[in-house]
Amino acid sequence: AKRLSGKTILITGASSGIGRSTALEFARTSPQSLRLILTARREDALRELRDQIRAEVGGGVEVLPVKLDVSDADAVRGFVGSLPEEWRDINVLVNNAGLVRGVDRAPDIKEDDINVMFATNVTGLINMTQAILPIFLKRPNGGQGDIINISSIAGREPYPGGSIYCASKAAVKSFTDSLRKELIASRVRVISVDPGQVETEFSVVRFYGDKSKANAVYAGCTPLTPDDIAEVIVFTATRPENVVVADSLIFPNHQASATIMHRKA
Ligand code: NDP
Ligand code: 8X3
Repeated sequence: AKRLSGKTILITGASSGIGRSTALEFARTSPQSLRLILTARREDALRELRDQIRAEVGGGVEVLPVKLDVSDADAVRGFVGSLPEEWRDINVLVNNAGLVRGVDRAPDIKEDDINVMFATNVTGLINMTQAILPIFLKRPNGGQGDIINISSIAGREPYPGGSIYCASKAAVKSFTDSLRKELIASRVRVISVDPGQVETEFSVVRFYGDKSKANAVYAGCTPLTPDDIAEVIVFTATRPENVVVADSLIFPNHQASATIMHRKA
């Protein structure tokens, strides 16, 4: 908690799932003094989350909900400038916003799905990083701050019916690993958190809102909860300055790869 005290944390995709849980976990970990900038397209959900955090941990955690579509390059470029002055000194960026659309295989993958996945998961994450990094680089010792990128098992192990999503997460992985090398002379920590199966709105989005198809993904399984990943994210941000959790892969107990899943009958 002491290591987070007074810090400003920016989370993308905080309206649901892992991002939402991560906001709550940061708030619970540093209830005395923290600033949380919560972003997503659904502003109502962000305001509800702000109210929930206030009710749960009190006024020591200040929350600023901001509507932001990370796939909108102009919005991302103008983002920092649009923040009230006292919110601009960001210490931790959690690049979590992301999505999967469909299970189609080539040559039937929808052009719109391809574009949305890359614009959000890849270009959006890169643009966010470039928007925030100058803030980190102004600090002493060549710069300081944490960039926590949410990739996936899908970025390590591509699977049929997921080619575009997997490619997008592999791109996140490559960008993350390059960035860590580019920033080696600074004290900026570049962190990758790669979840396996987590039950969130992820599969509902994948199946365009079809909840029964989404539920079937988790049949006979005990998926991770978004809180499980939130704990890992906050763990990485609360290590001593000299410790970088560069890479992590988190499975539920029944999962051993993107496609090897032990299901109860
Ligand atoms: P959810 O669908 O529950 O949450 C996704 C979040 O991303 C929402 O808050 C959504 O907010 C936001 N988002 C989507 N598109 C945009 C956009 N264009 N601009 C801003 N925000 C956006 O899924 P998860 O919590 O599971 O997903 C979070 C991250 O975790 C993603 O990067 C995902 O790829 C990754 N992941 C998920 C796994 C899983 O099994 N669930 C496993 C491995 C990785 P809104 O719609 O309001 O904009
Ligand atoms: C989500 C995990 O394997 O369903 O990133 O694509 S997977």
